[in-house]
Amino acid sequence: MKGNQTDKTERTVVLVKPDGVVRGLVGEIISRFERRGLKLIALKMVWPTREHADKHYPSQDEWFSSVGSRTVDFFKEHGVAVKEHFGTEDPIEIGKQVKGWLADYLTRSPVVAMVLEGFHAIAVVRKLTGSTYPVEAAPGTIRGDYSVDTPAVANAQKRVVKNIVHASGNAQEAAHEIEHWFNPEEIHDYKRAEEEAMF
Ligand code: IDP
Ligand code: MG
Repeated sequence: MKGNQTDKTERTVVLVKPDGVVRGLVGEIISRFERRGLKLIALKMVWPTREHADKHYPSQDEWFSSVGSRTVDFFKEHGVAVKEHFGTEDPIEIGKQVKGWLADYLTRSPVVAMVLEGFHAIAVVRKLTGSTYPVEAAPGTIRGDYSVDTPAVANAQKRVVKNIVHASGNAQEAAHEIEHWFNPEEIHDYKRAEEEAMF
């Protein structure tokens, strides 16, 4: 019994990060995706090695810069001197520091990795996940319902913003992350009972 795939069907990766796992939010998070109609097609718990955690995120300047620029903008908006926290105002250098913290963080406890499939799944999952900084995330999103963490505190403590879940940011990240976390035989194709009723 195989699923009903179209050219709008996408696959995307979600990780329940260490804070989500140790807070007992795994079931709650999966159920939010399931009830929206996204199909869980792969699932496992992994305690990542440092190398595995490091290779999850891109190493291109473009990614460092997008992470660092958001941080700089947030600090400017809140009137905090970014240089005091990072020793630099260069978004790429800031992005690199954050990436180092991410590798520390993702190796601290197990994470739960999953692949979700559905129409426009990458964007839909990002919406359910919410903005990167929980303090700015809309109520009703995972990050907006379960946290108020903020870079203003995280950066002073030289740690990541704890935002409960990771979700692939675009098709390129999704393709890399699916391959990074799962072997092909760990990804399953089946039909959900309500597919005919919903679509
Ligand atoms: P995303 O998780 O919403 O896609 P990215 O820009 O890909 O956000 O950043 C990856 C992760 O890096 C975030 O989820 C967050 O945990 C962490 N992070 C981003 N910016 C900062 C920061 O300024 N300080 C600390 N951690 C940060
Ligand atoms: Mg991202």
